[in-house]
Amino acid sequence: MATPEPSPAHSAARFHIASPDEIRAGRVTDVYFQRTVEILRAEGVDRYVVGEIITKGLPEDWQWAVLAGVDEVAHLLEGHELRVSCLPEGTFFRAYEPVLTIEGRYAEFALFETALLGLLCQASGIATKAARCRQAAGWRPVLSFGARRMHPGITPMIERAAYIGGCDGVSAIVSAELLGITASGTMPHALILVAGDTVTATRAFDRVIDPAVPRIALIDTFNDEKFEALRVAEALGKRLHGVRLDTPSSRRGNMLRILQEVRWELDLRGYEHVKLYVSGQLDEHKIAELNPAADGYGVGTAISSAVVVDFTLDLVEIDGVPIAKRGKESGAKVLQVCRACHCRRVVPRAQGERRCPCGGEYEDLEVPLLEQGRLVRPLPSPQAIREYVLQQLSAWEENACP
Ligand code: PCP
Repeated sequence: MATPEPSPAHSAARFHIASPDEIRAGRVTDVYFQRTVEILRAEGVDRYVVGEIITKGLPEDWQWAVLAGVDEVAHLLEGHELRVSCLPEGTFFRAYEPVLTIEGRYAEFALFETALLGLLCQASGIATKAARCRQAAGWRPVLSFGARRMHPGITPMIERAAYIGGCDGVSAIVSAELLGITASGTMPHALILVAGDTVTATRAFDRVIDPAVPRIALIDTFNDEKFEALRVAEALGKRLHGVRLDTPSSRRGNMLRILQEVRWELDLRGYEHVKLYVSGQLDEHKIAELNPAADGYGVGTAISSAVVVDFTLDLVEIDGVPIAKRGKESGAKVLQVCRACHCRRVVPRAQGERRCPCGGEYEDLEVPLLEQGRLVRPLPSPQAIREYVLQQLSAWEENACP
């Protein structure tokens, strides 16, 4: 089998990512949108439309999802003669609940549909998976360790979505800077391999690294985790915050039993303070299994390569007349929630009646984002969005609406 011939046109290697300017210029568009604009311009057809973004079904067994990517959408559409309103970033939503409405001349945003959906589909999938891991882990910290599984060009987006979804920290330096937090991490197998021994590596870590960084030793490189845990505990004593088990799948028989055994041996010798962290092939289901003995988690692939939320953007009004394709309800709509009983409903935007059967008042969940292409108000911080997600996570549990 002949390998590909070198081509002079490819003398310079490059990263295969679109630049922010290319994205904002509408270059990241499916060509049929460009042709549509060409045709409408040539035919002199210029309609004022209302477009709506929903998903017709959530992935896996998800009952809810977390809206993420809103601030990037604002950045994409800023400066265009458009009115955009959407659910605040971090809002929980369900299938058929409108998450964003865009109004204006169709040609003004036609070239941005591809990028607009891409921004919301991927970030919302990641934020939701992070929230599900967060929910499964209860009080135990969940760190985003998945940057290495995806293209580095989008690492900041991935880890921002993981953080607002509920992760307690992120591992990539560039993402932590974007979020205004300190990057999280323990030590890689490479440090122990190069140092030649787990205790040698852990002692070096303790001598060199900022004392503010928790001393968490990786204990699955050379020998059985139980004995390595005792060796590093004896070596660092009270300065050892915890141990990380990233046990290779070939040795990962019953991970819960391994954790319980390590816990027993540590406690037997007075090392109750040493926390047990786990990483490697984790998701919300594995986390629930390990909670009886684990004190925290590093989740990579499951969050960073989370399934996307399959959003669609459909026109629902043209020149003020409700109209939509088959399989789609026409007219501008709004998602409302009753502040008293938390019941939610989707109603025509023009509907005035706001009384809830419980006696409460329905409120619109969507808020204006852009007016004539300008941000209506400053956007919330990632920390504020994360707090909003955590509040909904507990509230949703208690008051899930029928
Ligand atoms: C990986 C690394 C990531 C973990 C596992 C993510 O371990 O520590 O944090 O795993 P996941 O994608 O399955 O959730 P290694 O590949 O052993 O890397 P290192 O030695 O650098 O820790």
